[in-house]
Amino acid sequence: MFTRHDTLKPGYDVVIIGAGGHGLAAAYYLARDHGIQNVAVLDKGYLGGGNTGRNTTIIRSNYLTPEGVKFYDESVRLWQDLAEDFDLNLFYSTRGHFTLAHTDSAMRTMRWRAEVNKHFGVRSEAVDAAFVKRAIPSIDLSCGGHAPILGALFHAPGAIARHDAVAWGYGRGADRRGVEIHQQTEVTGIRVQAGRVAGVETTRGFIGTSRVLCAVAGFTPRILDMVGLSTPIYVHPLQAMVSEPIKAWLDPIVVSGSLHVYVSQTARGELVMGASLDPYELHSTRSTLDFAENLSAHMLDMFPFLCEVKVNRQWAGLADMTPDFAPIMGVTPVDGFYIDAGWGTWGFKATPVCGKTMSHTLATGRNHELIEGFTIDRFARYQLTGEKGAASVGH
Ligand code: PYC
Repeated sequence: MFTRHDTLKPGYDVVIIGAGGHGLAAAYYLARDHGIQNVAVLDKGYLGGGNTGRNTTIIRSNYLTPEGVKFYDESVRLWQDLAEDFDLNLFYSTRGHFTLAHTDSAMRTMRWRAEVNKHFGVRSEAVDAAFVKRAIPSIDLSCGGHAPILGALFHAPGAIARHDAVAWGYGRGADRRGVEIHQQTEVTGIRVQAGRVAGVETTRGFIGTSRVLCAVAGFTPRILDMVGLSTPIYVHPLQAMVSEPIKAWLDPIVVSGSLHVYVSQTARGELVMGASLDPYELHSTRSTLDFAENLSAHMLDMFPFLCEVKVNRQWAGLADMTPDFAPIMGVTPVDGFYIDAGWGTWGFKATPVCGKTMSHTLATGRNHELIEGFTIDRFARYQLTGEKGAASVGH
């Protein structure tokens, strides 16, 4: 699907570090919307091999802060046209998304989110347990008797998509417009002269450039070290697993913050399941039995009839967490160095809007208005964008 380039050019207008969804989307919109085609996307591994290919593909805009709701709502809008833009089936499937509430305080947060969402035109409703049962007849509302479901936040636009295809679509679209994608090309240093980016050192030689975008998820702290920037990002593994394919029975996406579960069923019938972060900082993508056991137990609290279903695969990604659970995006104190990071456990759904807003920011040198709540300087100003209440599960 992509041109293979055996050599790197001596220079590019923009170098993007990270050939995941976000980096490729930025390249795609730079070329398509801003006429900037002399762009190299570098990856030390392979295209879409990081968190883009490791997430559980949930798309939603039912956030808590006005900044979050507007940003993700724009992303959901962009998702609608993507398959046609790419001429590629992304298996985008609108399912509806339930965030279950098992306590009065969780129910209060669901009402709060529903009100903020509706204020910005996003379709979310606080619903009662009977509504949940009608939509998901096989759910045990008592959850084994120890975490009864009181209600939920129901978000009709909630969707899933085929994650690999998103990376391929953006990659192919960027490639066709002249962007060069260089896999197995690791950035080993970034040259900064008089406070300005001058180029990047790679395992295949030096590349001159005045604009670098860092879009590397869990590897962000290592790249930031190269330009002397620090952020409060901390990195935890986030694991997930998938079952054998079974007959279609689950249409909506179901999330339980108290049981630490999110689950959806793919078009192939597999259950794609995830939980919270591993509870320690670690730069590793290994899988653990502990995770599979705990997640299975919580799945069975809700859906006891699945007890004979087998888990087929398990994997992990690296989540770059921020203290306020909002991303870090935009210009930085280093001239020409741009950041798209802090995506923690919520980055896949933002892929299109990140591409749109970061390409605008790179092309103009000014932060796009939709990312003003996510700038790197908010931590120094103590002006956080508190999204923890909208995280899928507790961390
Ligand atoms: O934020 O929707 C989300 C999410 C799903 C899985 C992990 N986070």
